[in-house]
Amino acid sequence: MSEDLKNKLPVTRRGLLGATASGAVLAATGAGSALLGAKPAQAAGVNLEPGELDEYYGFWSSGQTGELRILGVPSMRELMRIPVFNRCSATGWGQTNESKKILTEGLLPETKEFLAANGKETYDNGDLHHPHMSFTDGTYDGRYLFMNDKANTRVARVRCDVMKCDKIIEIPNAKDIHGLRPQKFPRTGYVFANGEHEAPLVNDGQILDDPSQYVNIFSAVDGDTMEVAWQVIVSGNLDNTDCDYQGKYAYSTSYNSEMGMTLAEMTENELDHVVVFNIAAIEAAIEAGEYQELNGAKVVDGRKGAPGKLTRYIPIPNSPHGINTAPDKKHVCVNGKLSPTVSVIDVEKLDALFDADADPRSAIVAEPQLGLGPLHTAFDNRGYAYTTLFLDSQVVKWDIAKAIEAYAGADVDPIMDKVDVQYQPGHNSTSMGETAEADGKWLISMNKFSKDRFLNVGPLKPENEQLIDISGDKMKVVHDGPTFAEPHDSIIVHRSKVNPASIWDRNDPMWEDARKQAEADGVDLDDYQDTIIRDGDKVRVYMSSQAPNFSLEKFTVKQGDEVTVYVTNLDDIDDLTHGFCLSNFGIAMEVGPQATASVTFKAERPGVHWYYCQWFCHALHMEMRGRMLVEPRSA
Ligand code: CUK
Ligand code: CUA
Repeated sequence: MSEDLKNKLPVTRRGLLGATASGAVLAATGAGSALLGAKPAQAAGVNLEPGELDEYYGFWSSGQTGELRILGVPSMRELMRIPVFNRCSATGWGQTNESKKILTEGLLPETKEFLAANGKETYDNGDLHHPHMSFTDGTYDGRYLFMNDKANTRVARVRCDVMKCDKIIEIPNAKDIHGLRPQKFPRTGYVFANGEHEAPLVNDGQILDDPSQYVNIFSAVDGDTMEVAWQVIVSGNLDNTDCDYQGKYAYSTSYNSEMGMTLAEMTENELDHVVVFNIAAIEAAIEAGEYQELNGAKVVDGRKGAPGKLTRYIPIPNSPHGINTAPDKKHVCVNGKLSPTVSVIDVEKLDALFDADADPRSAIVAEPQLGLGPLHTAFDNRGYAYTTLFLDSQVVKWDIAKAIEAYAGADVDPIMDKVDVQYQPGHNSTSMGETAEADGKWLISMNKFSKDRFLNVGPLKPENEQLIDISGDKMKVVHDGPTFAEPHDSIIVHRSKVNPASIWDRNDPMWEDARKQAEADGVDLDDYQDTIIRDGDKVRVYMSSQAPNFSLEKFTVKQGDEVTVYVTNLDDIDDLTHGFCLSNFGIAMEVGPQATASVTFKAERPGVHWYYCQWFCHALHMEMRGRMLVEPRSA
């Protein structure tokens, strides 16, 4: 540190720097309590009293962990984990028949074949980056959450009424779904999904090391049916995506317009681009039959120079990453990553690119220099934007209107404030900030590195998510939140938008197959059950659970039988979840109040095997168990 800089530091800080180690600890303690004393009034909500509820739901991705997480904001308490692309030991996600159906039914036939050859029914991993809620009329409607799997090219949906995943589809033709956003207007509608990585359109091995024949695919998924509505072949790759508040355009960043295969090639050009997708024109082309059908998807050509007005390409410096539409319904911020700039597109100027073939750069109305490594931008309701600066380890607050004035030649500085974050921020999100109802209270900076911010837990460190109070003129970091790998992104949803059920509806579609099978077997799943059906070497065991009992204290099968156990939780009390864990069979599942869950296995282990309730439900929870007796084959 230079003498000059040292001299500018406040006295206490200089004293701290000059002190011995033990003196430094004391000085640091003093500085800490001084900071606490100065805590601004706006930040008072962070430390909620025990029993107090948060004002917002935070829906968090988990990157390579593959699950969705729910946090309370502003307390940053983790409330729930929803397994999606991963496996879950607690809930049985990936081993119950109900979850296996969701994990397998949306896979492409060729993927099923490939997995079978590897002894699997589905993928075990996922890479979940972008969770977003369904919209109606420009704001969250509390129906669904949609999310991508970059690792295995899938899109998933979570039902907000029960907070469980109900659909996962593999996207054909595309490679590795990254950016994902739901349509904001009139409703979702479409879920837009970017294929990030380049490959031959028909990727069957006929074309290998010939990148000139590789393409990337943009997909529109129907959020209601979870089927691919249409796809667009583009020039360059696709990174992040967003759409407007008018229902006319979606747009995606491309950091590899070069279609390079090496780092040097990918970063060669000074300008990459944003692809603008003209939704009505694409729908008209599909309607007119101007598409090719490939793996069940309708694919149109939106590459540069392709006929028609399906896409336009806006040059953007340099390897742009995040793209974010402001709540003013007009401005779109494209974050430059390798360029210190954010390019601001005016959506009202997009029509001219299609109707009058205007210069694509004419849609740019501002391009402020904000700092090094701008990745993502979030918004408040006062015309300010908040951009993460990865290389500077800062969040910069800037004024969109001033940036537009400066671009037009005025001598104004759009930068309002900068705050240090620890360290290297990727995404950020503001309360309701990706909707027309942005409220300007909170900002989360999702930082890739925590380094020295927490107790050392070994070479693998948590990431650090910092809560920033943005209600005043200056941003204030008010909370550090360590998190396990690897929350890329989050949304902060006011609690009035979400109203999950506390117990399941007995008619829920989740266990429709079980209900049909029970009907065929003459079993009433809504009543006490202790029925065992033998059907050749298939055995179906129906049991109900009511704390602290399973209806069956034992059942007998034969070695080699294929056994399906259906457990229905007849308790209808809030928070009374049971489980079914069959020890030494590797089987465990959650059975929520009024839910049915089932699991199928081969009873290849003769002997006495206990099943027990693995969800603490009652004072006699330990006694909530029973025996499966497996008769040996020779008997
Ligand atoms: S990407 Cu992670 S920091 Cu996958 Cu949304 Cu920008
Ligand atoms: Cu039922 Cu524990």
